[in-house]
Amino acid sequence: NTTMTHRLAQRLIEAGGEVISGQELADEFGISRTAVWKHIKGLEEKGYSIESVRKKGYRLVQLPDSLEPVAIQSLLKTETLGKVIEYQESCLSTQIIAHQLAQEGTPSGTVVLTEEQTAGRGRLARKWDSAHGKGIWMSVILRPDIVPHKAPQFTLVAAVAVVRAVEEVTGLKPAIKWPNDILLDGKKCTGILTELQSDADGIQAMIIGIGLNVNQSMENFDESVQGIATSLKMASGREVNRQVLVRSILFHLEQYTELYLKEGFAPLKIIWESFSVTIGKPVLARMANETLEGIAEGINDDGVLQLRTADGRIHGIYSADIEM
Ligand code: BT5
Repeated sequence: NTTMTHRLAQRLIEAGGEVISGQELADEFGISRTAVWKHIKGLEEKGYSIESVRKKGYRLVQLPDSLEPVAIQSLLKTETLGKVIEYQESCLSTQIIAHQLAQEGTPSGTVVLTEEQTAGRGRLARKWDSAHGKGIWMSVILRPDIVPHKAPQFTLVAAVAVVRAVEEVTGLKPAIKWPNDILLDGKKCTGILTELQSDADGIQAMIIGIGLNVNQSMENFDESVQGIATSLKMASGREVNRQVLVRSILFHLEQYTELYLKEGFAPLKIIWESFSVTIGKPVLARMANETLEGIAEGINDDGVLQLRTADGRIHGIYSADIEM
């Protein structure tokens, strides 16, 4: 019965706001007009706004503001990304779910989405603040045929995809701070966390976690990040449709992943550098056991940051927190 409701929702979404008659829907799905009406009521309870046009039929006015698979998949233009979506209203962390699914053999391109994370995480077991219904808390499972040490490049590939999507949907111009932050007005709107499942044969699965602040106001953020975080809404002054944004991120992520697998990191490096705020600037790189100060000269063909210290030496930085 829920699949029938889903199919009906999909049909209304694909009609693009045109009226479809109850009879047409009844014939198409092989159910009675009363049954159609019941499914329409069901959709309204889920937050769909549907207009009943007397003697004509039904028209979808507005989708619910949720990231349910049916809302994402109907207009999704990808080949593999998002063909399987695991959606949970609330969870500890989409990374945890994704790791589990990956272990169970879910296909490459599987996406995990949630409205809220109660234990969202960043690098080094830091917390990721994930308010209910306000952001995109998503993990994408990929199974690329690459050697494990190339995996960090996918953090950069994902960052480029997110920047492109945010530009396309909002007109904002975000900047990337190496390796995994996306900034607006100097504040963090996105963090990316790439994790691996690998064995002696290589990468079994790569899990790319994307946390994107969309419709938060300042008070929706945890006090601990209020000074450093921003959302698309705070930067643009407008609510942003999360469904459109998810589709756009998945589309660009698929395109850039294909480009990467065909031509390697070189073309992505050029795009990445054009969005970067780190390159050419004096920075402080905090690593596990040392801190280096210097000029961020660029990234090399593996995505490794090249830091030139005062003595003229170039250091390859694989992972660090950067202060500018
Ligand atoms: C990151 O770590 O930036 C990676 C964040 C990845 C989150 C996604 S959400 C979907 C998936 N499921 C998960 O559980 N995680 C992924 P890092 O560079 O370590 O930055 C973490 C730091 O960012 C924290 O210590 C805070 O200072 C700050 N922070 C936490 N929540 C934030 C938020 N919502 N917006 C901006 N900054 C935040």
